[in-house]
Amino acid sequence: MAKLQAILAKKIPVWRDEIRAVISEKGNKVLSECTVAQAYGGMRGVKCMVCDTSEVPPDRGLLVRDIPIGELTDKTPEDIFYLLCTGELPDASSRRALQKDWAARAKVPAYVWKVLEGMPATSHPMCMFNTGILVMQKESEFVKAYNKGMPKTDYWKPTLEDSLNLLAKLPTLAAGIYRLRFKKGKRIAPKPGLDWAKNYAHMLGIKDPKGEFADCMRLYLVLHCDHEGGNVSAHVCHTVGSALSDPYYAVAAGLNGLAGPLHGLANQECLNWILDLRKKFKGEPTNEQLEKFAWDTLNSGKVIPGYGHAVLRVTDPRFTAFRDFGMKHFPKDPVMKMVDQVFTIVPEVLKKQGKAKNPWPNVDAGSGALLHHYGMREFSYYTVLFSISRAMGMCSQLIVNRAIGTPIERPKSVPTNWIKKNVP
Ligand code: AMX
Repeated sequence: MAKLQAILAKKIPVWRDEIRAVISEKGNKVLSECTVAQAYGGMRGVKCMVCDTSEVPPDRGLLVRDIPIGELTDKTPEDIFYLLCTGELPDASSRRALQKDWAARAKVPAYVWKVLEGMPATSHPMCMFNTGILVMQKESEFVKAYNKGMPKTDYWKPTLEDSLNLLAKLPTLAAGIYRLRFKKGKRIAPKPGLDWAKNYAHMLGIKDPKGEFADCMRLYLVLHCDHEGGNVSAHVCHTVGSALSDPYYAVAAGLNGLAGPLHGLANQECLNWILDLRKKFKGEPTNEQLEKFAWDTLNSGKVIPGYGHAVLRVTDPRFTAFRDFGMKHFPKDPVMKMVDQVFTIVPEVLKKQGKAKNPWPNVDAGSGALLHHYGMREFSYYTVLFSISRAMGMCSQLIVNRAIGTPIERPKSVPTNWIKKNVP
């Protein structure tokens, strides 16, 4: 990908110098402390890693390379990947070049389909998606170059090449899995000339006479792109990549984490929760009924999916962007209306309960309603959509980390006895 490679080749030496200077000036300063409670508590709030592609200030939500995600809602995924990697939005010709490049690499090898077709018919779509990625590992350019003895300073180049190959294929892979797993008929081939998001919508085969579903996919793929470095999938991908495992291994590992119900799987759970609510009250519940339903969920020891966040302390701007899209295109849709009603009740319930540090909706609270509206009702597939987008963040983080020479990740663990003996 000549243009992206060229701009990275210019920027990487500058980043390296900048980081060298930061380490030489501040290397011995303390960034964060870690209490015993934090060590047992998922390291929440411990600042001990660096991620330059994006940041999540708790009171603002996602900034992609310093740009609030709310200002990027009209962009394409190509724009976003370019921005994540380089720190700049592409001009029209760079965007077109990336679009063409991805289109040229979009074909998924035939052996992948054979493996997927051999999987049990009840396999979870995330398991199929991650298996598809892992099976393609043999294509890795990083492995070939590493085995030839490439210098460390070049690691980022085949990492970029693998990332472009992998990302280009993800919509084809994901759409093929949708059609295979849910018996939608034959796979639909990518259409030349369409961009990444439009091609994905096309290959899914969902009826889209006004192009609205394709626009929804564009927005979906933009909004889920990255969420700094410490979330489960990004952190796992980074750790695995730091062992110089190639992007196929590292991204598949990260996505296995995204498949957990406290992380990316929450979006399948959210819509289920809303539909259960509608089923129980045979349509739209009253606010009192909704409140009781929320308390029943909490009292049964479950979480309310789509609410709360490990870092955010405000309504997720990505939730707002999805809600705005739904309200613009189908304000009368009953499920969309319920997303709104839940938004007025659940934060108050969570505040009253007093456990969740953030009672506000996260990205997953509204996205399912959009997919449901356009007829994509196979909830177990929703995390695959999230994954295609999040792979852009993971790949860009891998490229940057290979460029700046991040070493193998190896924090120190201590046993409980050590804490008892050594912490006063
Ligand atoms: N419903 C009920 N209880 C909640 C809650 C929710 N939505 N969010 C947090 N809590 C509870 C926690 O389970 C925890 O209870 P405990 O003390 O009994 O263990 C307590 O509140 C404190 O948790 P926290 O510090 O506020 O959150 P956290 O950083 O430990 O966890 C998250 C964050 C997202 C896992 C949690 O808010 C949650 O489970 N939310 C529901 C699932 C969800 O929407 N996940 C998607 C997150 C976004 C994403 O990755 N896609």
